[in-house]
Amino acid sequence: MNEKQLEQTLVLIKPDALKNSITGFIFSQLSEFHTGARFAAAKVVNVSRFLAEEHYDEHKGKPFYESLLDYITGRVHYTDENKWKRRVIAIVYQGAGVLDNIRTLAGPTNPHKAREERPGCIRALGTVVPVKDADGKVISDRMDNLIHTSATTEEAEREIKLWFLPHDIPPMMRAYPTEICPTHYYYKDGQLFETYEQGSLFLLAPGDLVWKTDLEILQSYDGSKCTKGRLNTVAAKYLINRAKL
Ligand code: FUP
Repeated sequence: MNEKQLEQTLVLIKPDALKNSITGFIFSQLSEFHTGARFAAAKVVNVSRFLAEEHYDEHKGKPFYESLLDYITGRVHYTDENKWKRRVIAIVYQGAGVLDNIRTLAGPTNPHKAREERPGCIRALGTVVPVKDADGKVISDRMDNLIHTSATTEEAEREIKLWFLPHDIPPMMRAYPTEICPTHYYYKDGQLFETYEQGSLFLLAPGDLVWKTDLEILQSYDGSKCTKGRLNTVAAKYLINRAKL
């Protein structure tokens, strides 16, 4: 398979799309017939705040950030009684041109703009919700735009590695280098251990397949603030669907 055919993108079908039952429409729009995109991986995810923070790291500190986390974790669309419905469908699509093709079908980030500029695109079915401060003053907008799709090859690589383990993807569809893990790794409260600690969560065992860049992060962990931040980008994936949120 050549490099172009191995082009991949991460698509997230967000909680508003699930709640409004437009998943079928989205899958149909993104089908191989329309986009040349093939499924490389898919999973249903109860998005934790931890994973959401990693996914939207670049927006940390912006006025809509907290509201965006509530949206992607499903808290906006499902009450506490229905928290089991708080899900996202994460998909890796693969094929020549998938990044651009799927972004074009998704349309502009802002659903109002999407309706004006590209009626018929997926995000034209979304909505924009004002974000208010504690005094009720509107400080920003949250864009409930139904799907996420990676913007660049670099973003796709970061995001695919954040949401998927190598073995979630069939061997011949893996686009990024992997390694065999040489040791045990456990995670607890932002710290990494090579032996089991009371209450820690198992991440990897010797012989497990791991993204090469993830292993580099784990092996360079020294407990400092910087390596802890990087550790979270690896740990978030291993904690997907591990505990009730
Ligand atoms: P996109 O690549 O189109 O998903 O857009 P961005 O990376 O700029 O934004 C990521 C998410 O942040 C979007 F899905 C919508 C959300 N967002 C807001 O809610 N409000 C804003 O003012 C900007 C972005």
